Amino acid sequence: MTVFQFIQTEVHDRVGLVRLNRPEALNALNHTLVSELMSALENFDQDAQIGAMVVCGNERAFAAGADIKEMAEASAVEMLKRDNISQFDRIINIKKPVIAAVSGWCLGGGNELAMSCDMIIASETARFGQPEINLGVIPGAGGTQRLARAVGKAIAMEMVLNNRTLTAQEALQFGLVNRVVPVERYLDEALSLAGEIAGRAPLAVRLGKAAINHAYESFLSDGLADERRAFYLLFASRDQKEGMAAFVEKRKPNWKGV
Ligand code: DAK
Repeated sequence: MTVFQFIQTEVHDRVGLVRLNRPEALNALNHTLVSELMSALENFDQDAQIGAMVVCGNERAFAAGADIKEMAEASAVEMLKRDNISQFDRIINIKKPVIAAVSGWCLGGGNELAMSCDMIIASETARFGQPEINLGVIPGAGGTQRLARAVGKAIAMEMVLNNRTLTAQEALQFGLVNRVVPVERYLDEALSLAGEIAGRAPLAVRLGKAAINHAYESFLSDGLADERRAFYLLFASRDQKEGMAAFVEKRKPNWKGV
């Protein structure tokens, strides 16, 4: 088992859990933490026993942003050379579903990380924001792009230009999160949703995730063509035959991921 400095990993049945674990800094995302997180997600992605993943922080903070102390004195050239964005981008290549379980502060790079996941389960105490404007900068890891797509232009403008923070209920209303639950339940809710998805046909889950993500990368016609190819491809899988046979025979399917 790999030993990490700023995260902890656990396995719950077929779900891989990554806990951000830098509580003294509200899980501020320093370089090491982000690269450990991405390595853990990549390991789970390669593990045939795992069907979905959850990323959480603690009750007080999912993550209060990128580590301001780590970058405060950096020059533009140093920032370019560090290229921390490519660390963040590793999550894009994770093929299994990743759910963010968010309680407390979810700010700046923390919100960008949550938005890079496929779904967000929020506790009632979650607070979402992009406060970079207070530091004289703007979001640097997708916060303008993913946020505008998630909550729409009007709310994204207020958040990025004027540090508007969303309550969990507002985040639900604006479409940023999937559901809001009491703080005692947010992690169990995320694990339960991940567990349900992990029990489904793995190839269909994988291609479904890829097809939805394609919707954000392409013209509608390209996305539709990609979706159709993925749909036809699934008819080459044993699980498609099993799933449809199980329906006809009125029994539960037995998924094999092939
Ligand atoms: N970085 C470093 N330390 C942080 C931090 C952060 N983002 N947020 C909190 N901490 C530390 C505090 O400094 C404090 O440490 P000590 O003073 O005890 O040593 C400790 O966590 C507890 O914080 P507070 O004492 O401030 O706690 P409060 O409850 O009073 O306040 C707060 C909670 C969340 C309102 C406050 O901590 C706060 O405003 N934090 C900063 C939030 C923020 O501005 N976040 C955006 C950061 S900029 C990039 C990718 C992404 C980004 C940039 C580049 N690339 C890939 C290149 C993203 C940028 C950002 O996220």
